Amino acid sequence: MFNKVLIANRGEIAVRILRACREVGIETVGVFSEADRQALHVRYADEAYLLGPAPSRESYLRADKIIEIAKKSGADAIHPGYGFLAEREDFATMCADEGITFIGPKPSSIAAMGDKMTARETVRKAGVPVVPGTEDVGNLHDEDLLSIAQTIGFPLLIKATAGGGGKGMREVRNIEEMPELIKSARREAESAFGDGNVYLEKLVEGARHIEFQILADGHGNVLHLNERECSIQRRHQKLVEEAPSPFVDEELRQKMGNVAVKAAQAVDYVNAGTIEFLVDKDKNFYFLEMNTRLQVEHPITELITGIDIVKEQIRIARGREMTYRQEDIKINGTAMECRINAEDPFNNFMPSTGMITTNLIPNGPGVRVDSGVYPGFEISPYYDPMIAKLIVWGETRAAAILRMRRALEEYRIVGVRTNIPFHQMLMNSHRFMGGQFDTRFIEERFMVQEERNEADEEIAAVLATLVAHNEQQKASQFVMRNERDTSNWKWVGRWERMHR
Ligand code: MV4
Repeated sequence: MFNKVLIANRGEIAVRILRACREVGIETVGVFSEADRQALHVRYADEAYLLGPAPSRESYLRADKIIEIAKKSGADAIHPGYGFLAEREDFATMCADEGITFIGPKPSSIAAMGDKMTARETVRKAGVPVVPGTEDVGNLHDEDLLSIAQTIGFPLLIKATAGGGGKGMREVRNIEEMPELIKSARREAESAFGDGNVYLEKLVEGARHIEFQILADGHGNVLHLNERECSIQRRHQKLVEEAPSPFVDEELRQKMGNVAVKAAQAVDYVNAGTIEFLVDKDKNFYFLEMNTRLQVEHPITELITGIDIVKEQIRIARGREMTYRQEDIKINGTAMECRINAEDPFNNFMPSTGMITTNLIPNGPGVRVDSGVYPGFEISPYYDPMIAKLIVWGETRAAAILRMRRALEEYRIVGVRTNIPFHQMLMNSHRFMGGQFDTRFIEERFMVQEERNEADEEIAAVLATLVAHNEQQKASQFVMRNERDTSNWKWVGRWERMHR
């Protein structure tokens, strides 16, 4: 049982975790880099400590320093959030060795799911469907890959064993182009993960990305909180998530949910985690990977189930048993999340940095904003560009979309470019509204319209005319300040005497 939690993260997720700790009466310790001295998570923590310079390697990835701060401050637990140290087996082990509770799964579960080829084999043996591909683990040489490819058939995918996130992944259309693609996949995987091992899977085309939230306690209870639809993404970065998925019916939900629980059980999972699936147009589903951490998009599951996932993580890490069973988990309405990024949708989603001067946050019925910024905060180029999550709930999917449009209109961020206009266009797209999209939708079918259009130019011309007219009117009534050497008081006095 712990009473003081160190939050080894920054930004909106650090704030989210701090809030949960506050509400349950747990003391908090924050950590920050030199770029984050003024950050919200530093203000909200009971106490906060400097880690080092802005780059993550010198601050938020310094496992040794974070453990040292935990010991110095008397923190007896660490919540890693997402990213940074969240899925590092060695960090979870270091915590255990120091007698600090890691609020997350066991190191062995992190390891088993961190290696994608091992994960695939482990869950396959537990009866979880995986995409047809290479079987059993071990270093596959180029000749093995080429011969196995013939039995799998084309098109197929080369994937990095240490991978995830699409790094080191290559689409192969025929055997001729395969040797070259194996080489480049290995090269990319080696430089990204220090591990050039790859394996093969048949390519599932036009699939959706659907994931199941898992909660497991230390008493053998494993349950799922239903699915999230995550197909709206660009270059493996999710942009919009919704729960439940408009594509999943009750029958498919039950089947996938049961399989997700089996996958978690296969690695003896404890705490919150997520099972990712590919689902093809015929509703065949395949295990992709497991994320052994809290996810960015967890709030949409919170809104449809009424369960506070971060508080559950804390309860589970404290050794408590879950107070509900699978049949108690119900879905209420639809929740949707837009990731608000400091990037320019009209310039190839280029990251945008600078000081936020205005930050008008939408609120009102059914709106939640998880954010780590405020007016005066500087967006630096050191960390990921997500500055807030705009999350809405609606009784139906249509109501959620209408509410998201309203909330996006209310949102005003000045100082950096944001992807809010992208989200507004998406919320008006007929395909999105109809639920007709897969993982290729944004990159292949959805065009971000030009920012400047004729209507805008006309409006700008009318505005400029009005401003010029207004200025001229003022000029005809008053002498311009710089053309006058008398004080305003004297000048008004004279003017009034003259007009008496
Ligand atoms: C696939 C696939 C199609 N077939 N595997 C991308 C990242 C990594 N987690 C797995 N990924 C994929 N694996 C097979 N056998 C398509 C993808 C994929 C994808 C998956 C989820 C969300 C977005 C995606 C975008 C492109 C490709």
